[in-house]
Amino acid sequence: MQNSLQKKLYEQGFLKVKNVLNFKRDLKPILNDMEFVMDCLVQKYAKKKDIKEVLKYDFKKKYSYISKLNIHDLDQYFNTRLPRDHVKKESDYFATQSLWNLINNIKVLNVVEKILGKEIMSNPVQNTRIKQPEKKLPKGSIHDGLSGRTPWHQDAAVLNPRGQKLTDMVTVWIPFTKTTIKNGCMITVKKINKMGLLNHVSGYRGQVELKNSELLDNMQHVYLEANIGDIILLHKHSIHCSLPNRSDDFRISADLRYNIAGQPSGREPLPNFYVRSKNKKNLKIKNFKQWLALWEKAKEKCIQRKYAFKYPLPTFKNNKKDLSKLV
Ligand SMILES: O=C(O)CCC(=O)C(=O)O
Repeated sequence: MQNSLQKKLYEQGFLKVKNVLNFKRDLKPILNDMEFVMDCLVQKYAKKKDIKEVLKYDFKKKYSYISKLNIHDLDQYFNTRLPRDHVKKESDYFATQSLWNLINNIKVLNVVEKILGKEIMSNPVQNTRIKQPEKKLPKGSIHDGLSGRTPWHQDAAVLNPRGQKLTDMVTVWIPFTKTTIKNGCMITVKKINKMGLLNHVSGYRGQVELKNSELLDNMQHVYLEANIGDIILLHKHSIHCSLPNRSDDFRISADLRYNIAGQPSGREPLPNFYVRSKNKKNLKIKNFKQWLALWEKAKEKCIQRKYAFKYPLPTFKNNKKDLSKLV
């Protein structure tokens, strides 16, 4: 039987649940860890004479400073997953104790349980994004979803074909900064998830993008603004994108995902493990170090192939799942 939260999510494709998380307890530790990563990058890449001074900068000034150092794939140091392609032994990613705590946060899982039921796995489609004001971004980053605007897409489309077909996945989007139209909140169209999985194309830098997405620009949008502590849930077929950050401030978020246990993750061999189950024996990954070990094991496998994850895009025959044929 559907509960009201599940019904609402399936009905409209998105849902905001207010006041779930506590900034100091649940979110600030992640910002602290990001700052620690920045300090490491400063020590490694800044000019020797600048290091002492730069280490005293606050979060935003420090990030602005390192973003000008031309560090290769900077976003990856702050993103909680392996790079999409060309994974190397030394590839870095942001898997910290604080993030492990967030993935397993009881208050988040209590909400997810209302959507997916009692047998839940953490799904490795997950990101942490630091978005500077767009005017400060290098041109090449403006349309990169990690640091700039995210293109229109459905989350099911970033899974492999088995996942696209079989996986019930929910997105939990978590703001670390109040998120508004001005600083680049996500937008969506009510009930558009009802169309099911649609055809996608390879967009800017190979990002997964909805085919004919320009048709969405003229539809009525829902602005997914959120306060710190709120979480936003997205149905796997919700079509959404994010606006440019036109503010003078940072916009920071995490997007975590969960799937019903027993279904494919859609991103094998990345970590996919139980976070909640009636049978305690299923809860095999019990701490941060075990989780990190899963990522390192996945890394070994991904080194041997060109892509850690990049799959055939949903392309249904006869264009019948083109947005242009459906609106
Ligand atoms: O945070 C963003 O800008 C986009 C997030 C998103 O598209 C997602 O979580 O699927």
